[in-house]
Amino acid sequence: MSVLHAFERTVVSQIIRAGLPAASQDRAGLVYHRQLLSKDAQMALLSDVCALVALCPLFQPLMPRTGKPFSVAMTNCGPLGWVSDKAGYRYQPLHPVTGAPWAAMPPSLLALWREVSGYGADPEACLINMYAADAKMGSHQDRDESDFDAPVVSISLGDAATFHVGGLKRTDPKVRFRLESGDVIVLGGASRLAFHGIDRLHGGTSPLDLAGFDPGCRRINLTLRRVTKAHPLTEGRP
Ligand code: MD6
Ligand code: FE
Repeated sequence: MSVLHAFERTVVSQIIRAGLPAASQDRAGLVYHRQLLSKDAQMALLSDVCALVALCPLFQPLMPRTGKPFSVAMTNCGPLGWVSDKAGYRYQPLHPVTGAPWAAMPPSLLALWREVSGYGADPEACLINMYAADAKMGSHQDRDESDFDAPVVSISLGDAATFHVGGLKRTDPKVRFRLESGDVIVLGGASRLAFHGIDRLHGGTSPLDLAGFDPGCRRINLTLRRVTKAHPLTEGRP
């Protein structure tokens, strides 16, 4: 049996399991925690994100080499932030426009990571992607980290979006599902390096008012990442 076949089965079975109120985490693959965040928790997280953006403004990343702008605007929080420009993709400790360190990761995000990541050290970066109505995210792997043992934890706020996830090759078959505001995905284990992306947004479906964040903003995605290898003796948690 191919790796892809096993991977797809994992994804589909996890999606089915996620129909349960509190999906349990399973490091073997992708775990879809449907509606993990209540409306109150979503609003609290949105206000944390608004405060962060006031300190660390959104910037327009550019594709490596071509310099073509992404359709999403970005910022980060935590000790490291993911940036992309003509020189390439990388993590760095300073905002590419202001030159200031990224703002600290809010306690709400650290708590969420500790609850769902199944990983013994805290995340070092939270990439914040801001989608306008027509924005999308092409199929990609998250592979700029040195530690693939840690999952990537993804939180959606705002309009629903069609998410796709495939296998380890760009051309592998994909499954698609709808990410709603308050949904959390953990991409770990066999699916850590799976290709994934956002096909489109479903306008007018947001339970939250994102206008305070940015007038054109329709969806926010936060991805928590461990970037460097953890040192369990100093960073491990009981
Ligand atoms: C998004 N998500 O939902 C894009 N990456 O807007 C991602 O790129 C992503 O959902 C790694 C793990 C989970 C994700
Ligand atoms: Fe990603």
